Amino acid sequence: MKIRVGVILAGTIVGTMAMTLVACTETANEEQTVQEQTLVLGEGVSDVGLVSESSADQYPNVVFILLDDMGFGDVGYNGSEIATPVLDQMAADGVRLDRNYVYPICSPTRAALLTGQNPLYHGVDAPMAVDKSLPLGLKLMPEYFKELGYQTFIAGKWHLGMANTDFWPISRGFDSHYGFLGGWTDFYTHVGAGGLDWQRQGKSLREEGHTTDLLTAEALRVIESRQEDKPFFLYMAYNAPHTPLQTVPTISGLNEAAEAGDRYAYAEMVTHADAGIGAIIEALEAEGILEETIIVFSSDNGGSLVHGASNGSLNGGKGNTYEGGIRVPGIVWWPGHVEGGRVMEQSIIVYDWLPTLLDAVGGDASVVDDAHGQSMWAAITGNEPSESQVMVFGARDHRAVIDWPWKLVRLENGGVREEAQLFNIVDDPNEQNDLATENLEKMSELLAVLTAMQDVESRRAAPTNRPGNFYVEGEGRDFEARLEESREPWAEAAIRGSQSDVSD
Ligand SMILES: [Ca+2]
Repeated sequence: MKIRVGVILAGTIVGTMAMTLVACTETANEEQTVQEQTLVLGEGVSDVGLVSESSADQYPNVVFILLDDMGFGDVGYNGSEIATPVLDQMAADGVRLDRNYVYPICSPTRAALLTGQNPLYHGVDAPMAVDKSLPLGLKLMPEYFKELGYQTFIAGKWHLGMANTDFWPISRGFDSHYGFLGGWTDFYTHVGAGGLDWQRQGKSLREEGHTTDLLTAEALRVIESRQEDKPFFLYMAYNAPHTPLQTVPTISGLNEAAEAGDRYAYAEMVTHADAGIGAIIEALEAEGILEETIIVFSSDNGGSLVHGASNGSLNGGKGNTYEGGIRVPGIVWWPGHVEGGRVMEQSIIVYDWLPTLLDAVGGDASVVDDAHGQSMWAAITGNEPSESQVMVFGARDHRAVIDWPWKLVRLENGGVREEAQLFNIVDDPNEQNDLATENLEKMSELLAVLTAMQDVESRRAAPTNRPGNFYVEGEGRDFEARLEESREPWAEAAIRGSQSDVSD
């Protein structure tokens, strides 16, 4: 079987330009070969600034691509040794979000994305417990899109509640869900937290294949089988390059500069996902709707330094509120509509996306319930700056407040609260100079922001339920390890017990 990986990109490029993209060829006997393809960029795409006739009478499609645990230093355009040719080209031709802020861990970021609200107000401050969810009364992003007539699809990871069917994406505004409900899964067995966690429309599936490939195939399926007289919203929630670090089906041959071991395994997972994104773009082009589709790319939290990721020169990583935990790669790409080749240096935070995307498609950003975010579309399109707002971050007992350019960081270690630190993250983006004692006024002002936030009961998972616990630390890791299945599939267990008293 041959998997063709390609991409046709446009943006600031007018006319025709050739780009060489390396594509992987998978053979039936798993022989690994690499083949180079020359693709054409910009062909058939109108000049920047022109709005095509067809998009004028229908809202544009939205594809939101979220990678899992990808660090600031894990994309080529940020200087990584990891090969990300598709993302690099998107960054070159789209708007690169240099200050793209998220929460330090999976569930809070996903909650913020879908609600437009700070997840700490809902007790979503860590990986979501299986028997908890987002409060059921909250209106989520797909519901807003449905009100505008959109079809709504999710492929991939949910991580916002699994033990009750009311928590599931198909109960919360998505027309379809293919993927898994928990925080991680084995890329081949699709077993997570001891049970099969792989479903279509809430029914468990036993399927061969690597999760990234299956999710890419689902994206192509919904794009090709969509109802053409309606726009669609696709939330593409890849779980790569989250643990477990497992060998991808076909080695790209592009990551020989990566250090052997964890970093190499991780790099291949990133490059594999990058190729999947290329396939999605190619499918949009083949359907003739590339110009009618806004594509956003982001990671959900900073890279985990003990699992092969890199946050470049940024301090910290996944799980804490230093910049390495919350500042991640991001791109907005809308060929023919948004002038590309730019870097947006203004900050955007993940709960801005709901109002931003409603604004972007021509809807009303102000309809978001109790929004903490704001539309950043004017800043993204380069028309005008948006006013910076105070942002509060957190995961478990770590907190941060950003009031541009100041940032307060307060961590806890072993239940002991450390002295808060203060950084000027414009002058000192790597947080090397603690200015707490030099600016007591700003310190007390930002500490007061934290104090003003009411304590909310956490919906976090017990420590034994955190992702990565099965992962063997130290030398001699087996990247081919497969997770054993020791309990019944999660979906059927939830269906059977969905009338039980499970807290939302
Ligand atoms: Ca994550």
